[in-house]
Formats: sequence, C-alpha cells, structure tokens
Amino acid sequence: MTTQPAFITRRALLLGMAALACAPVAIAAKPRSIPIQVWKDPDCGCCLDWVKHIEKNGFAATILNQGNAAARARLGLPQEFGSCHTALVQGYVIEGHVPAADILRLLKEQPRALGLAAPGMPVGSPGMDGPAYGGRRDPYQVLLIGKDGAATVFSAYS
Ligand SMILES: [Cu+2]
Repeated sequence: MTTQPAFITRRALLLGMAALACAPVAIAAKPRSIPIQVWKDPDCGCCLDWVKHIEKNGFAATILNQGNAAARARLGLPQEFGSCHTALVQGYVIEGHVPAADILRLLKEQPRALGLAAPGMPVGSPGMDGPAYGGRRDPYQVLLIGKDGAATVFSAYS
C-alpha cells in the first residue's frame, strides 16, 4: 500500500504551508500591542476616532458599546472628571480623549494612581481633531487621578 507515505507527504506539505502562512502575520504584527478595554456610547463618533488614534499608537482596543457611566462609577473615577468614554488598561482607568503618548508614559512610569482623565471633550485632543473642528485647538490638561480622587496635572496642551 502507498497510502502511508502519501499521508506523511501531505502532512509535511500542510505543515510547510502553515509555517509559510504564519510567517507574514508575525512580521506584520505591531512591535507592541497593548490590550485596552473601552466603554462608550454606541452613537459616539469622537469616541471611535479616539480608539483609532490609540490603535495607531500600539493599543488593541476591545470596545463595549454601553455602560460608560457605569464603568466610570465602578472603577471609582469621580464624575467631575468624566468624559464620553472610559477605558481600562493594565489596571489604570483612562477617561476621555487622553493622548496615547500620555497613556504610554503612564504605563512606563507606573505611578500609584487610579489613572488619567481628560475631562469634558476638549477640541483639538485626539478624536476631537477631525475636519469638523476646522483645526481649532483648545488648551486642555490631562490629569493624573489619585486613588483618593485627587487630581494633579500630568500634561498640558495648548
Ligand atoms: Cu468625545
């Protein structure tokens, strides 16, 4: 019978094809891809634009199209620092249109804190910088929120 050698050959071929198929995927993968969970309103366009911004900068977002306010409350971020979307990355809360660079700095520095917030919806911040805003850039601050709810300035944009 010749079925045995034929089987082995086909198996080897399949393994070879699998190896070839995997190679380009591994090369194309971003150097870092940090998982982040995002709670947002299903109709929030600027939230989605912010998600695109962070995904361009090394994050891989899992989007939950509901429960933004509930997530914020559950994670302990004071309402006064609230915005249109709430995220969780490596145990830190990220509220609103916080630039990816600030999140990366937070993850590198690992301060004892609740997380970062860009309260409100500052025009000119990532996701609030589309053509609809005509290049307008309002000054805003990214706040580091302590576990006690106290805020200090983490970075300022003007
Ligand atoms: Cu927004």
